[in-house]
Amino acid sequence: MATRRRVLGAGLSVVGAGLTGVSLLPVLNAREAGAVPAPGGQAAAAAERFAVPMPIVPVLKPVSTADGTDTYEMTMRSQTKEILPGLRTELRTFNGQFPGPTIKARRNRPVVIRQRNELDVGVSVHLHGASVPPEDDGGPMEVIAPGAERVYTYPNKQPHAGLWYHDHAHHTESESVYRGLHGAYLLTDDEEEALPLPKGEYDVLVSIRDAHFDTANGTLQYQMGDRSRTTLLVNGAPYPYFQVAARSYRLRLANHSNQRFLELRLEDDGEMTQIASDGGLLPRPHTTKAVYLTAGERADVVVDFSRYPVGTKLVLKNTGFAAVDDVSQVMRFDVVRTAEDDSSVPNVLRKLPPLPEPTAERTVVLRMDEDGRPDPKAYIDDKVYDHARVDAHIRAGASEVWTVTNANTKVPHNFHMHLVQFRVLERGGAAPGLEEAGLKDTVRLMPGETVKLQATFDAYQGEYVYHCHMLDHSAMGMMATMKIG
Ligand SMILES: [Cu+2]
Repeated sequence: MATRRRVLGAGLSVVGAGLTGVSLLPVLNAREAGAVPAPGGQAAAAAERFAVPMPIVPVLKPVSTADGTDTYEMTMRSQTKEILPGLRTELRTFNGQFPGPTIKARRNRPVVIRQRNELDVGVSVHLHGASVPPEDDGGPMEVIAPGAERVYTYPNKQPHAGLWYHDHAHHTESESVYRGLHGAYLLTDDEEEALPLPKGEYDVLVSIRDAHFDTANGTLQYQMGDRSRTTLLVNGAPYPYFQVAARSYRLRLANHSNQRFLELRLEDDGEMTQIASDGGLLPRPHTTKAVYLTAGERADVVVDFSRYPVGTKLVLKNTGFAAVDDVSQVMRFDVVRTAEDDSSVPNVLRKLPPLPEPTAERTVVLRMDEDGRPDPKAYIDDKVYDHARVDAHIRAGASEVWTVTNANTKVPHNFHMHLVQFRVLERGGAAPGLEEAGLKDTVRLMPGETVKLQATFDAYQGEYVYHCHMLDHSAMGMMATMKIG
């Protein structure tokens, strides 16, 4: 584990390095400009640590539940909010909320969302991790123009999963997601609900992402490959505290950053029980001191705060980015009261269907210019994304093994496929850890790393994309099209 951590840390320290030539100067300037001192006497970027409560992201109410369908209406619009104390930040939002409202869905109960675009940029709303027909997938070219609207229908035929929705309009998704167009979509089913896991107020979304503020006026700074996104936001608030009872919580950790890789640990190195990954519950719980989340990945953990006396304050740390001080802490759990707890984590969480016999094999190579040139491009199989080209023809019903390699020596990537939840067969030639033993839609690929995965294409036919989910990279071209059927 120590070896793996070192490798991860080493790779992460170069995220964005040499890509645009962005220096660390903005951070230094921010510190000089009268930042609030952080614990340990060092200057923080702008936001005081643990000064604001963690917001609980509201769940959106449907406008109709008739005919077995939940119908929602959302408006994408510009909204200013106070994120840093005393400053207003302009955001691109769903319904004026940041992050976007949470949608709660049930398996086999369709959700219909009318999305109206009142922003001045085109938006395509993609439901990340979902099995949906191609016309409802929110692909990069399926853009809702400013002033227009579009209805998305989500059949929800797949098993439970912690999904999320975000903009996917090609070339602008990176900036628009960064400026706020992301929200959670939690799909449940009878199998998940039957388990005695923490529920209700003890089942909490923790949406983590980074940001780069102009600390003079609160403006969100956006630049591709920016290494100065050094303010961490949780559910939209900088370095918040969360008052918890001394009992078990299910924390739905989601990395909604554009690029940042996170390695999350409790301050006391206490154990967390990971119970779910991108595509829902793991087959069995995974006890761990660290949770790795690349941009777009999710992991649910159960943390039992009853092992801490009331009055304990426990920081959630990020050890995934070269311990730069601004991003080494995420939030703080304050244990403030006792509470009943009849929840538990069963030894078996779900039974995954056996993997079918593979019908085809394929290789995918991710690479980007990492030599410091001014306008770097990013490639899949040496090609920049072209929406008019089909890169992979897949037979309907096929179950394919994809061997995906990061051919870069410095830059990490990850790999996300639309439409499917896949299984990780191998990482670096070895069986994956328990944390990757469930269903996944996004996997980490450190420099030089190879991951073998298996995906089955039996749900819908048509064109979908696969890409690096470091959104700056997909915007630079690291995306390709698969056609099923
Ligand atoms: Cu990448």
